[in-house]
Amino acid sequence: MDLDYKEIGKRIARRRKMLNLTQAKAEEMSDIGYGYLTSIERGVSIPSTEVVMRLALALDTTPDEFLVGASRRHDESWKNVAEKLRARKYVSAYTDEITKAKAVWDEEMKRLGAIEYTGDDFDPIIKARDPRTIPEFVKLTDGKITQTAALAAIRRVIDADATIITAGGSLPSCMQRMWTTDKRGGYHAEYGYSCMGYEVAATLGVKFAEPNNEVYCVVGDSSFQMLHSEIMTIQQEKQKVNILVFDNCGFGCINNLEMNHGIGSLATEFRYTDGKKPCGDLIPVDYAKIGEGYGLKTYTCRTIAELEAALEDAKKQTVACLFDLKVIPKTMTDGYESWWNVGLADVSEKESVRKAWEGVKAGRDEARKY
Ligand SMILES: Cc1ncc(C[n+]2csc(CCOP(=O)(O)OP(=O)(O)O)c2C)c(N)n1
Ligand SMILES: [Mg+2]
Repeated sequence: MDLDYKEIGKRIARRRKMLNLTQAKAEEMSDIGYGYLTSIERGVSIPSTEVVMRLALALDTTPDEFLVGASRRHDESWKNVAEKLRARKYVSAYTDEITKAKAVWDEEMKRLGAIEYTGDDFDPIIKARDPRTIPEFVKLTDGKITQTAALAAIRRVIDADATIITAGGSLPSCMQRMWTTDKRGGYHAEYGYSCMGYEVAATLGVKFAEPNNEVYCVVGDSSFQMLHSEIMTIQQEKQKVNILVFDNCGFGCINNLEMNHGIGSLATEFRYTDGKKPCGDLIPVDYAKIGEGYGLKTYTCRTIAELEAALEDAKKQTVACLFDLKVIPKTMTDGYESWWNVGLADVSEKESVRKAWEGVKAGRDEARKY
């Protein structure tokens, strides 16, 4: 007996429509990937046994309704289906690969979440850096938070039904690697253009859509500087949102990019100029005071303990909250075989830039074409 996947898809669609469920709702109920059901129903994707079973459970039937077109509601029917599949030598392509990969990744997340500032000997994740910056930043702000530990702490403390927003700077890549959610739609990322300044406004928009849940955005200091005018609207509309400003005193990810591209640190840290170049001391900014100016409840956090306490306290507030996190530069995530495809001059006088350009070209040759 052959399984006709087009027919199976049609039966699933028929059952779903009978129950008046949208594809998205059925996906949510059966906990299968968003957008997957449409290709199953069209017979384009072949669902695994597990997916068929989950769909059957969610659509309150047994798998044979989908597989053979008749529902027999007793345990034997489940066995029959499994036996039929086994008889056809059906073997899932995956066994424990996903579980194993996930266990390795979980360990890595634990490592990232536990990275602490250790003092003068501190060795941050990002190696390409101006050696002056971290000691100067710590002295200036007394900030001892690492970005990876901050994200792990936020994840630990915020409610399971909260939504978090990210858009520009180093945070979206950290979030993509580190963030997990408890609810569908709990993670809102502007990955299309990674548009700096989207965060504060989006926090208000999401709050309008989810008035009963806490909404947070993580936003870089430069992104916050670029656009936070919707704080006025947040106040006007009396919306309680949470704005987490990651102050690392500069365009962190662009500094990494130019250092890795052989350019050196050029105008991407907030430093006073000597009249020509911004090569002086770091410029401290009090973001909590900016929030205070608008009437927000604010917190300045210099350690993970302070951040956790502030997040807990903020849950009790009815007014919007702003967290000024003093985050040590160069403590964002990096690597994992990723590569940032950004153009570079191939005729530079700098040997280091020419070398980096060779790296860009090699990366492009290796990249998969879509
Ligand atoms: C509107 C906009 N302009 C410019 C950029 C290019 N850009 C990407 S990241 C970045 C710096 C971000 O700095 P910050 O927000 O402080 O985040 P960090 O990298 O320090 O975490 C810039 C200028 C952008 N993504 N969006
Ligand atoms: Mg920054």
